Order: sequence, then C-alpha cells, then structure tokens
Amino acid sequence: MSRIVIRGGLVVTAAEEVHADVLVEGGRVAALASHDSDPARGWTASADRVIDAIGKYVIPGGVDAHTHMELPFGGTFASDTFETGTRAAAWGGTTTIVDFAVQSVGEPLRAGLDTWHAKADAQCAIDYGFHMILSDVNEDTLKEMDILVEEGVTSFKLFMAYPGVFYSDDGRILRAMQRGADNGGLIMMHAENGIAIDVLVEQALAAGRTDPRYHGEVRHALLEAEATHRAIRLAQVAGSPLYVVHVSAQQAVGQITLARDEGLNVFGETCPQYLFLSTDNLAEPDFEGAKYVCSTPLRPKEHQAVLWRALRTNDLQVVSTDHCPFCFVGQKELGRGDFSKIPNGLPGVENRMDLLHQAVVDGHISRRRWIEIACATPARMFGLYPRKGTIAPGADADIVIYDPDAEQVVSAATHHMNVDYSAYEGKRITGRVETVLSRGEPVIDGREYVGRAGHGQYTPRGTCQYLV
Ligand code: DUC
Ligand code: ZN
Ligand code: ZN
Repeated sequence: MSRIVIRGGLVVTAAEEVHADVLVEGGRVAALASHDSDPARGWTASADRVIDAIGKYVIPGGVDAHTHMELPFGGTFASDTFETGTRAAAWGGTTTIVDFAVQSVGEPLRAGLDTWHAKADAQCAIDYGFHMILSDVNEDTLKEMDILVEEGVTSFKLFMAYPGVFYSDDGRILRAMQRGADNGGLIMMHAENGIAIDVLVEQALAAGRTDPRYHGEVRHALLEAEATHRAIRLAQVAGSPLYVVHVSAQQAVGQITLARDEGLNVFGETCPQYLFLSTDNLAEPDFEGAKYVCSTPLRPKEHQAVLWRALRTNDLQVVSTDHCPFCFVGQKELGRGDFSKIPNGLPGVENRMDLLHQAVVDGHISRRRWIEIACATPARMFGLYPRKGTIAPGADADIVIYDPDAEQVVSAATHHMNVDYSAYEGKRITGRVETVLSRGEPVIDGREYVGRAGHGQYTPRGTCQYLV
C-alpha cells in the first residue's frame, strides 16, 4: 500500500486551519499530526513519497456539483467532453464533478442515465457522479425516481424555463417534489418563468432587439424571483426540500432568505459568473457579448454584493460552475442576428477554485468559507461527505496543494478547457493549484498533468445530508 506524506502545509477545511502533516495510505487520508511531531517524522521516514507543502495550503479537492459536459443544447453540444472537462477541472483543483444526465421527452430516465454513463465511462480524470434532468414527469418516470435514488442518483433537476424542451409545468413539478419528499431525492430547480420569458423574447426580436444584451433584459430578474418564490411554495406544499440552482438575481436571493428564515429546507447555489461578471459583459460590442450568454443571465453589477453577502450569511450555501462551454466560433455564432439562438452556457470548471481564492484575497469570504462553499457543502448537499469535501481520517485522498502567493493571469491561451475563449480573459488572480491528488494518485504534479482518462470513477451518492 503506497504511503504519501504531505508535509509542512496549512491544512484548511471548512471546520479549521491547522499546520499539520497528512498521511495518505491506500488512496485515503490515514491521519493528520502536528507538523514535525514525532509521529509525523516517523511517517516521513517510511513514506514512498513526501510532498513538500511548506508555505502552501493543503485543501480538499473541489466538488463542482453542477457541470454539463457534452450537453446537447440549441442544436449543438457543450464543447467539453468528459475527458477534456475533467482534465481541466483537475488543473483548477476540482477532484469531483456531479454532471447532469438528461432524460429526453418520451424516454425513460434509465435511457438518459445509460447514455451519460456511456459518455463518461473510462474518460474521466477525476471522480464523478450524476444528477438526473427530468424533462418528462409521468407515472413511469416518477417510479423510476425511486430506483435511481436507491442506485445513488439522488437529485433531480427540473426546469421552469425552456418551454418545449426541458420545461415542466407546476403540476408536474409538484408531483416530482411529492415523490422526492417520499424517496429522499433532492429537487434542483432552474427557477425562471420560461412562459413569460418566451413572450418577451418574441417581442424583443419583433422590435429588432437582437443583440446578446437583450438576452439579459428579457430574462428579467423579477421572473427569476417569481419562479423562485413559486418553487419554494410548491416544495412547501409537497413537504420536500428544494435546491435552487444558479441564483443570480438579488430578488431571488431575497425569496430564499425568507424561506430559510421560515425554517424551510431551501438551499441556494450561485456561480462565479454571477459574482465576477455582469450585464456590462453581455453588452460588449461586435457580438462579443454572446460569450456571456447563459441562463439565468448575468445581472447588473449591483447584484454581486448581495450574492457575496448571502454567501457569507449562509443564505446561499454552494458555488458551482454550471460549466457549459460553447466555442465562440461556430457555436455562439449560431445566434448572430438573434440572441435567442445563442447556446446558453459559460465555461468555468477550471476557474472556480482560483476565483473563489481571489475572493478570499479580496475580503469577500474567509479561507474556511472558501472551502465550505466549494468543497464541503456541495459534498454534504449531494451525499458525498465525508468521503469527499474534507481532509480527515478515512476520507478519499482528494487533496490539492495550493500556492496562495503565486500570481496568474487567466487566459484561453493557457487554460485546458476545450473552448476558444475565457470568460475571465486577462483577469489577474493571486493563488494557483500546484499539485492535485485524486484518491492518492497524482493528477497534477508540480503544474504538470500526470493523470489519465479512466482514473476517475463513477461515484454513487447518498441523499442530502442537510435535511432537518
Ligand atoms: N443554463 C445554461 O446557461 N446552460 C445550460 C442549461 C442552463 O440551465
Ligand atoms: Zn439551469
Ligand atoms: Zn446547468
């Protein structure tokens, strides 16, 4: 059994920060001991490998609970495969993703899940699990939900947006929530009023408002807040927990805060794009704004402070990426002259841990909160803790050696995602991943990729660990 010692770093988890040496045995964390204490010296003497982490942080690998590798959308596919996307994730210090398998209308859940297994099998550099997108709630698929929960697919995304594609009406949503209340499945909601949005899209296009910035205008913040409110009340009626994905509008945060103050099991996620980008990006000239088209959309800058505050006060609990990359050339360009044809989604799986470290440097969040919102809470929310999301005896040795002082400039020229632009091009960041272990195996070693497609294992999940 291989023994690795990570020596001299500051171990940061959601719970504490301690100068400790970490012993990894057989792919798991075996023990922590005070740096250079007698036991730690003993491990070092007998280790197969000692990783020097002096001056570095030793943090749990990131858990990105919201990615869309190879997602079919708007007549094209998200440009990262499971191979390229999980490799890029590792470069950015993420060691687990939870991607979304998609049920097509008229098909069983099983068919969608099998398709996503086939896409990911033997391709991934890091471990992965699946949520299931429910596009067609009916008697059969409700029964299938029970089976999937038993198998470790314990969360189901529903859409109040995208009529005719992923959309579910309130009755279907209520039924899925009632089933989730019974079987322990967590309902994840894309909360935007898609019926109203489609009216506004039609009106905008008819009036000649075709540029990317109108994507942000028609997807009104109040239509996110209204849908968030409705989802919360439907979940309350069903007696089910609710996880609202990609929250971007301050009015939607307000609805979640209210629900949590009422004691409801309502949770919220936001994404780096809503914390660092804004409608100013959507308004960039020469169709450059298309690079920033995603849904929910980017909001005016003023919303950012509300999102940061909600992350500090735990009104929002998770930062995931909603990684859904489309190349500018040939993909985003499908929407030249009609913003509604721009495939929705931004790349980011490689950038999340660094951007959130920058938020630590900038004083938005503490170091431990960084690890909490990016590692520990997503692991708990989606039934992966304590195997993932922390550094503790028995946990998988998914560990990142992070240099908090390194300077980097984000660029498509140097990133590893399979997409021809960066949403954060030119942004200066303090902090950088140096080495990444996945179950004790190096994936990134001193800024060199040493991983392999197929190392990453499918990871069935338990149910949400936050329910009260
Ligand atoms: N939002 C996006 O931006 N892309 C894919 C699906 C979604 O809900
Ligand atoms: Zn969504
Ligand atoms: Zn998504």
